[in-house]
Amino acid sequence: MSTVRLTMAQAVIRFLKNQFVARDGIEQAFFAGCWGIFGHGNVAGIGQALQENPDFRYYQTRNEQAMVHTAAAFAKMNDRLQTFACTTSIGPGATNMVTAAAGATINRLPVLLLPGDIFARRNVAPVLQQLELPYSQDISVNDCFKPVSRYWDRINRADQVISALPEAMRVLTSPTETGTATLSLPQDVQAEAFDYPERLFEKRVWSIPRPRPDRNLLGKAVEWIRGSRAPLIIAGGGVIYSQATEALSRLAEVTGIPVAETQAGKGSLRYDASGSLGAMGVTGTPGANILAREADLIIGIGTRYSDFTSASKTAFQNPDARFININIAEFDAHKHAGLPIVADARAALEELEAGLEGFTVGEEYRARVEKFNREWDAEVSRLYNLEHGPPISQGEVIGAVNGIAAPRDVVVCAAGSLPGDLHKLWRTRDPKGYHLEYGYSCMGYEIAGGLGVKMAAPEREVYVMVGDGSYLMMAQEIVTSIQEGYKLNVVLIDNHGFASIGGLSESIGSGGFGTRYRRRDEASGQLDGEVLPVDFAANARSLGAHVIEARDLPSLREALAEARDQTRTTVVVIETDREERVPGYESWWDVPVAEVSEMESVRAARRAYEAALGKERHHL
Ligand SMILES: Cc1ncc(C[n+]2csc(CCOP(=O)(O)OP(=O)(O)O)c2C)c(N)n1
Ligand SMILES: [Mg+2]
Repeated sequence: MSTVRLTMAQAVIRFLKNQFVARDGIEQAFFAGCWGIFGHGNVAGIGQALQENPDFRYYQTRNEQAMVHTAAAFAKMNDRLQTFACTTSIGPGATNMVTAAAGATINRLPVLLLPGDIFARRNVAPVLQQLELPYSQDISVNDCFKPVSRYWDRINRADQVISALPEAMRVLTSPTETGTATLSLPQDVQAEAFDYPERLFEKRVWSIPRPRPDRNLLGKAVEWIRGSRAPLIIAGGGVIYSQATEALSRLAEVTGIPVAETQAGKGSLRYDASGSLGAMGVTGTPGANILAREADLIIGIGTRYSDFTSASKTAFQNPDARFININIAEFDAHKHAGLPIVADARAALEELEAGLEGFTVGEEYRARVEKFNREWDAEVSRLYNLEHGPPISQGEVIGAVNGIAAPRDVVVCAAGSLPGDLHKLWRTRDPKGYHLEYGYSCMGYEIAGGLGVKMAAPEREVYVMVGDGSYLMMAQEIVTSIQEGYKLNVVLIDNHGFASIGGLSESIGSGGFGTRYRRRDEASGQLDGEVLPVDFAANARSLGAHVIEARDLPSLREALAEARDQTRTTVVVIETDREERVPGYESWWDVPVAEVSEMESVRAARRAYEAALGKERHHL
């Protein structure tokens, strides 16, 4: 076998360059390059290898956590068919990635992490940034990646990558296994040479399958659907990743089975499709939640059934309710004791459509769904046009952004009160038009993630909606967006702190404790002094963004139009009234309240909590 002498790091990059995926006959490179920050743990290894391979582009980030968000967002926008590798030094550079690694794994998005690691050779230990443990030399901070990775390995000899790299690829490209893959690369081994077999670097195409459902189980599903009076589809992220949205729209239209959407599944149906009930669960619409409560059959497609979807297991109250779960992952297909249709969503929907020929829900049910859809649209219009303040309401800001966004533009968000409000209010007109990271709901994802979305779809305008709290946690990727020439429209909502958790705190009797951005007051000793004087406009400007400050709805609309016409990242700052909230509709979320307290407000909240707990169900 012919060989080529390379350093381990050079072998890794050469291998990654030659990995492709194919689905439905369309082939593409799996990696779009490598993000990173160099330190002593990777500069002479992966850093040198990247320099030698300019066709595998190196991207510089400001923060290692951010680059993993960017990579995950890029993968999400690409329906998991393309992603980035991420390289770091050892120690803090590596562990900075742990948070976003968990986010990618939870959201089932492929990202390859290449953290540097301590010397395999050991003789110079402890090296700078090494974690020393008295009971083992076989542990480094990179072991923190084990629970948040779907594949984890440490390369202690240069030849180990020959078996590790294909395993990492298997996991990354598997629709059921995918998430973070971590290859810890000891700093000394990265630079060591080995005679690698040439075959390792030949072009390799990983086929993304569309497994078809088991015939017997599908037959049973058809039977269950034909026998149901009030079926409901819950569309999750799997519908979108499988590119099954057209198949779903067709099935919904022909059969009249209504569709409610999770955060990851929003956009499965256009907001104005007659069978669309909009958002499902805690942050859902009245139509979705009332019909879920009554449904005798729930057809979950590509959903993990998070507590936000199941309303902490209170959403489905019909004692006869059964579940059919169409999911590529057996793990999810078995949830709620459902009939497990382990299959690709699009393949299963096509077969279901054929099996359901002639079936339609009753006229009355169909009319009810359409009525819910119309009524909800009127409610959205009301919240878009409240004429509150100034400061205006967050619902009005969402309305203004939705109004300026073209159908194929993308809204990006992750944490705070915005995800719930967007889930309810955003009028989605394209399957990729709504990008929420709500598996991990990680503050700081927004701008970094928006960058990944823009890199995946430069032809679309990207609207990053971010709260002041999230912005202060991680805004620095504005710099990267300018460095790389990817323009973002950032809408920064300043409500002086954590409106979401503030509201939650009030609901559990704690009155918003610790959630406002205020100075410490000398007299009270509490954080209830003056509002903190953060100048967000100056902050964003200092990072290189074009900045516009809006005061009210007309100036916000003007600012958004100006932002759209800019060529560099533009930040629109708008103050909102934190207390003018979009209400909840027909749902509940389990956040346990203190069982004993000296505060009457907490005791009252606990009584209400205990009453609500009774609605939680086991689906067995
Ligand atoms: C990294 C991280 N830390 C803490 C939380 C808990 N958390 C959820 S929302 C939120 C407040 C977000 O504040 P802001 O971005 O201003 O949005 P707002 O709540 O005001 O809408 C916090 C602290 C989180 N989701 N992520
Ligand atoms: Mg806020």
